[in-house]
Amino acid sequence: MGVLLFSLLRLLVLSFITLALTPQQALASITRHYKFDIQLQNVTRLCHTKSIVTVNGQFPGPQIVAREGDQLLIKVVNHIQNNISIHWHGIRQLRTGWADGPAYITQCPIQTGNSYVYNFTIVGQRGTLWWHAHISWLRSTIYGPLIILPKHGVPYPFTKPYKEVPIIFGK
Ligand SMILES: [Cu+2]
Repeated sequence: MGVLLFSLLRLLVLSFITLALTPQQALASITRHYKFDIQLQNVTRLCHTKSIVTVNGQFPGPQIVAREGDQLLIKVVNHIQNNISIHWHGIRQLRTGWADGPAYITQCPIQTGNSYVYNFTIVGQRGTLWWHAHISWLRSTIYGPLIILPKHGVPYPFTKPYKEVPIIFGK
């Protein structure tokens, strides 16, 4: 009886120590919120100004940063005259196919004056991907980086780089 009690007590103490020492950040996944306002914007490149379709007036579009295991809630609001949808290129949509983005395939496009919240969780993926419009030629100006960091305390499977800079090719 005494031995059993001692074992139980030891287990309890060890569990407590383990829990107390485990950084909570390493376990925690969070929900990250983004808002994409699809809007026209005058953009100047090489001394030439054009009105183009953008996300939040930015070209290229805003950078999304998340950690593996995080849930992303991205509200897309359509302020332009065209229908729109956004595809999260390379994201495995596990049981969230309706968040994948191809218009007329996995969703109806977001119509003028309407919005849609893309809701998905990043599972088993890390690295830099990208997002882009997935309807007609709006993809030519609607795109940006999607950066997935490993969970806190988990390294990349290579030496930590001195510096990281996202590079986006477009035309
Ligand atoms: Cu794509």
